[in-house]
Amino acid sequence: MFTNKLLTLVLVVQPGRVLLGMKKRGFGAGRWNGFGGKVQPGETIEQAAKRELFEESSLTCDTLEKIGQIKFEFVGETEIMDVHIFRADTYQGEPAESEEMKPQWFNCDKIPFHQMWPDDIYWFPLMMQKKKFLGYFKFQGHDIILEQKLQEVEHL
Ligand code: 6U4
Repeated sequence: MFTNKLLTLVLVVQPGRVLLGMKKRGFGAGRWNGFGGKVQPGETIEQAAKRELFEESSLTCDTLEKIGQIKFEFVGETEIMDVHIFRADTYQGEPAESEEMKPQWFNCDKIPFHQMWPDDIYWFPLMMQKKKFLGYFKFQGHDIILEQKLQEVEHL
């Protein structure tokens, strides 16, 4: 039946702006995205989130706040993407382009939702307000959402 694939996603937030990366290759290429990727054997989800953030943006951070978890199903695929979403309000270093991502700051009122995953417009407002959430999105291809659930929760 269905298998679960653990992934991370980190949003770096500063007052009035958020850092996104243009994905240059792989899953979600051509879209502005948070930083993240697959959890490797032997690491915790939070360790994976910090490693991917560093690999893709050159930033390090001591504290990540777990802010959401979304499961993505793609019609015709048996693997569910189980994405653990974190918010970083402090970081060290300067964002730098990597092989995978080109980072850029966006004002909170100019988030490029039309060039992002179509689910982001639903949960970004919660993330920006530091509200925690659980979600499920069923996609047809990479552009069409067939089903969705999103709920705010007290704890994750
Ligand atoms: P590698 O191994 O790096 O080549 P790649 O195919 O590039 O793998 P990866 O590991 O970067 O994929 O992981 C995909 C990233 O995209 C994760 O951070 C999770 C994120 N992601 C996947 N579906 C998403 C969606 N619908 N909305 C969103 N982020 C999503 O905002």
